[in-house]
Amino acid sequence: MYIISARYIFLCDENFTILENQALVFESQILKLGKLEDLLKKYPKAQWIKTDQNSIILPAFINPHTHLEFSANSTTLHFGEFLIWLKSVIKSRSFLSAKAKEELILKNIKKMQRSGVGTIGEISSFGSDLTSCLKASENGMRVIFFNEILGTNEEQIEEKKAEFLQRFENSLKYKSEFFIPAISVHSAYSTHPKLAHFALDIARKYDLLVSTHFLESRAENNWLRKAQGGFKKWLENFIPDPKPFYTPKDYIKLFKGVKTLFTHCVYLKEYEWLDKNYHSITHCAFSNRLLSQKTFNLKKALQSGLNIHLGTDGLSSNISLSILDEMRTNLLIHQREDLLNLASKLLQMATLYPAKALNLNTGEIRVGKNADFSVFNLGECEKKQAPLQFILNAKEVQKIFIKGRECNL
Ligand code: MCF
Ligand code: FE
Repeated sequence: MYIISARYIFLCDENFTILENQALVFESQILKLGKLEDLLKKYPKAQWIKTDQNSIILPAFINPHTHLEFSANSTTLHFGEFLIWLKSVIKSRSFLSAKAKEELILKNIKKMQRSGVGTIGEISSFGSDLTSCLKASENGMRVIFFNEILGTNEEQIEEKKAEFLQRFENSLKYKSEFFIPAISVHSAYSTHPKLAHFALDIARKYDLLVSTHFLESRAENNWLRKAQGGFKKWLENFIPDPKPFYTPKDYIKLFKGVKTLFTHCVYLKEYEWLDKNYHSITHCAFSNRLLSQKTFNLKKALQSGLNIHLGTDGLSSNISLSILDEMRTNLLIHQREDLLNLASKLLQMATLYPAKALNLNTGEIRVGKNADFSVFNLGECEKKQAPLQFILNAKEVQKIFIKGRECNL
């Protein structure tokens, strides 16, 4: 049993409560919150972990959308327009994934841990990230491992199913509290309905989490809503008179009753099509700037009452996997939001909200939650300013605990 205190504890509850000069007692779960003197008296056997005078304690961040197999990208992929990017991915993905060896992936996971991340949602396209994710999950990183399915060619359906099943079943063997197999249906433009149904039937059968990319770019929007634009022109090179597999509304219907993270949704206005009980939106601001040609309307999305949380996406469309960097990006782009309100909302969008989306008993400092939290040092600052000053200044944790165990950094 341990006791730790801080100048400020960001509970990251619905009201964004900040405790000042208080402490918490924990084992694998959080047991009690209160004044340090009282807790030391009440739990005389608990080990007191000393922290700096201006420390901040907050729940470990959750980054529910990474593509670690693309970790070797820095200057290879082309940005500015989605199809230009997609063509560069198709050209370079095998070369990039071959370069993303276990060592590089583990290095990036460690970097995320140092930036305060305790859980990742990894979109696994090829399965070459499995061993690194397993190793990381043994060292305090919780991993939701989304096995990706995609394919558009009618003649290759059975082949694609078999290849997906092999990766998926392999990942199932390692299921644990820290490694949770899940499914990614890549997108509406890339996944044939037969493959989407096949994967979603499995998700229903095993009660698995699902992730999908949705209405990310101008090109995808024109394609799904009007069967026009760059996708049409490109596909005409391979098929006469190509048509999208789904309308946006029909695509969403596939995920009825399935706990699904819809990533991007930059071009979704009809939030009512999503089901608040099952569906959430992962907002990847930096990635959108590189690929989407439009900014996600955060205000409208939050007003819809849906669960909106943050993700970094992969180094395939970002320069950093730090959720703190992603928060700073969000502070800059959502200019109409009040700065202080936005800061506390962004902290909830990296803790409380993704935990709900992923059915995790984490993401909040509260009695009964798993003790997944980090400790940062921050300069002297006023309580009201603390969330903003934290986002502006925080880079690396002092300590991070997952299920009450301190991680080696
Ligand atoms: O989220 C970004 C942009 N949108 C879609 N896909 C990806 C992203 N980063 C990597 N990807 C992967 C995706 O998982 O790129 C491939 C898929 O394997 C594109 S489809 C050939
Ligand atoms: Fe992605």
